[in-house]
Amino acid sequence: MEQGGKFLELYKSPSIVLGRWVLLSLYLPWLLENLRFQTERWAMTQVEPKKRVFSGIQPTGKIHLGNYLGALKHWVENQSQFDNIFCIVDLHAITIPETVKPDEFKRKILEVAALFIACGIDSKQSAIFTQSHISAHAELTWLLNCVTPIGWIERMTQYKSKADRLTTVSAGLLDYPVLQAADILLYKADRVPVGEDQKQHVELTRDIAQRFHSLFGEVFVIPEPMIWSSGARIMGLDDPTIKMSKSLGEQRKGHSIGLTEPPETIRESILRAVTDSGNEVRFAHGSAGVRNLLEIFEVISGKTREEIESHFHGKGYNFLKREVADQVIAALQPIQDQYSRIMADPGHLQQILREGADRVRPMAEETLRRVKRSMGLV
Ligand code: AQP
Repeated sequence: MEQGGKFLELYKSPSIVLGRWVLLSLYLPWLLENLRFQTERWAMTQVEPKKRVFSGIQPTGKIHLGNYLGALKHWVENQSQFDNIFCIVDLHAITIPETVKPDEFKRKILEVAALFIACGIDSKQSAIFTQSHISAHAELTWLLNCVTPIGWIERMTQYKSKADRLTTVSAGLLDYPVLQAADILLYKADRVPVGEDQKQHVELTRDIAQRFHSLFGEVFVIPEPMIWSSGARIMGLDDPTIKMSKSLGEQRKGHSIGLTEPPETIRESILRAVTDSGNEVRFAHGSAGVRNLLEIFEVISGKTREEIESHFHGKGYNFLKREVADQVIAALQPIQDQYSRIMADPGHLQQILREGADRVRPMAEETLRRVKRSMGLV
């Protein structure tokens, strides 16, 4: 007790108080500097997560130049910026059952996977998988069907134009955009890189998610379409008033350019492309067919519109077609070489698809659980 009192007295003595202040004033700047350093280091580890991208291609027909310039090429170029999920949407490919060839399906899926990789998708960086390997896609579709007013899907232009061409229209064809909404929403994708033709479907996805939120509470990320200014709508070579499409490519020679087509047929289709009887090789004033060829040239060459117009000035359509053919053939050559190499090992491709599905399945199942919980389906 007595010793404690003495210690307190010493502690409060003026020289000790002064000494404490001196020590503190020396130590404080070091302490603050150290604190700032630690805070900065912590902040550096808190890097904002990459935005997630989801997109898909149907394993129908031959993958064409429109699919490449409007979608695949951009997926590849922007791959490192995003957390990517790329899907082979086989459930979408059966909505016109008369065109389904069960014996060919498996090979078609592998062909699309091989093309993804041949075009430059890195399966280590981006998940590649087959839609039907994750049952949550079909299950979420049903739940979203129940919150989607039928008028919304009846208005879709792709549905209307496809239905017009068919004698029997399946319920699946009408429901196609709801399945697409499920694909995107399952993975909480922020961005959906697509061609112009899919913009309406991504907008519908946003509407469905918002309606779900207003009825049952927030679960989804509201996605945004990513559409590039060039190449977003490559038109048919035989008819530049309609978009280049896989289904028409199957039916009409010279409509599309398949990514794996030999150089001779590519050249032939481009030389036969519909233009007009004039000689106006300009973006703003050319006919639809000429603009389409110019746009193909623009996206592949990476040149500006001014450079392209001055390159083609006064040279006529035959020169334009020959140049476009050369560009397309040269751009597809390395893709075709890679494709042949990749297709030679189907076992490896199947493994990539299995690993891709295993990687993304937990995300899909987690979203589905949350959706069911919100709806009271426990
Ligand atoms: N012509 C195009 N120009 C630019 N982008 C396009 N895409 C499709 N066509 C063009 C984009 O490619 C991605 C995959 O789309 P898909 O699998 O639906 O291909 P598709 O050619 O539209 O297939 P189908 O089965 O033949 O359908 P229809 O008969 O409707 O054309 C998407 O990002 C798409 O935007």
